[in-house]
Amino acid sequence: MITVYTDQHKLRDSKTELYGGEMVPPFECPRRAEIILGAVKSAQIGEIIAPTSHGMEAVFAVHDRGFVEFLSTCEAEWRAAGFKGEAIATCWPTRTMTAPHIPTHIDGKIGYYALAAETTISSGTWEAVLASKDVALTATDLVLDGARSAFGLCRPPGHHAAIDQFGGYCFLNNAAIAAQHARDMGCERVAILDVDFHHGNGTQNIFYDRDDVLFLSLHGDPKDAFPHFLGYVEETGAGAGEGFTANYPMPPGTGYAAWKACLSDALASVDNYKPDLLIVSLGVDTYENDPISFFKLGHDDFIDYGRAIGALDLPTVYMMEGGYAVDEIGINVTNVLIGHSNGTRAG
Ligand code: OKP
Ligand code: ZN
Repeated sequence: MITVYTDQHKLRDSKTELYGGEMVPPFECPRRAEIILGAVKSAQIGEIIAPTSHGMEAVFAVHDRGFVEFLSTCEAEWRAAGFKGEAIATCWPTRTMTAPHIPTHIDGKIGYYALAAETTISSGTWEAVLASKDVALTATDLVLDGARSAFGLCRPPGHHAAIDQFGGYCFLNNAAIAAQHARDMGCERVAILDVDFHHGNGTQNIFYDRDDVLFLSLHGDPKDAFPHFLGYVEETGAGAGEGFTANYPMPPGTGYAAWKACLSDALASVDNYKPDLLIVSLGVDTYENDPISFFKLGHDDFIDYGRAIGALDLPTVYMMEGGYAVDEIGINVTNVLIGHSNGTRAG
């Protein structure tokens, strides 16, 4: 399996994350991608190639223009306002404040476009975000051009990024942009399977009313886990998209047997949908020692579920999302990719 990777991810190197009332070094850090790259090399997963520069067409097809413009100028506007730290939202259009105006001042504008406060916008973030979506699009092109599978080593991740909101370490939604690109390139149906520990609220938001992209997410119950306000079982799509979103929230302490039962159900839906392309939002924060999550998957479980996904024998692109047990993120990711190849008929 070919991996798409670029050093450009290092430009996303924020110094602060708001966590438990403290400013801490971000869980989502450059070393994550470095460890994964090292593991891909030592496990000999396959060739590693650089992304090619794609345009903004697929980005504008899934994200709001004002939002994209905001992401590209936020850091400069923050600095111009005289603020000394990294750009962070502290004020939102919450349930009792819904005036239909986008503020002019960056302090208000960032609140309008943020869905959470943990994620700051630092210098270099936008450049890394653009490179990350190019990684996703290049990996997708490999499969559209005939490869059976590919791995987009995206960083920063994307699945929390909604039509016009960033947060949860995500800015542009790599998986959604890739799915839209595949549709534009002639795929009739695309399935997105999100196995990250957290609900893929952004991807769900983007495709909620569409039947041409099936979205399934396995995650920590939002009653107990970020993003808290989406990802419940009754969310099944709207309008033409009714029945094309499926959520599998699971409680604290969930182990592999229960998780795999949900995966099997989701895989049956993917199989039944007969997609031209499967995109896997691959987060390995389901790992038992992940510092911010509560599932109990072990190293070997990643091989097992990779095999189950591979056994669908669909053209498949893996997009890197979360995973914060940094020393062990590499083995968990390569285990999924190895399992996938073992599961396919070609091997
Ligand atoms: C991004 B991805 C935990 C707070 C969680 C944000 C988590 C973002 C996860 N107490 N903060 O889905 O891995
Ligand atoms: Zn996650």
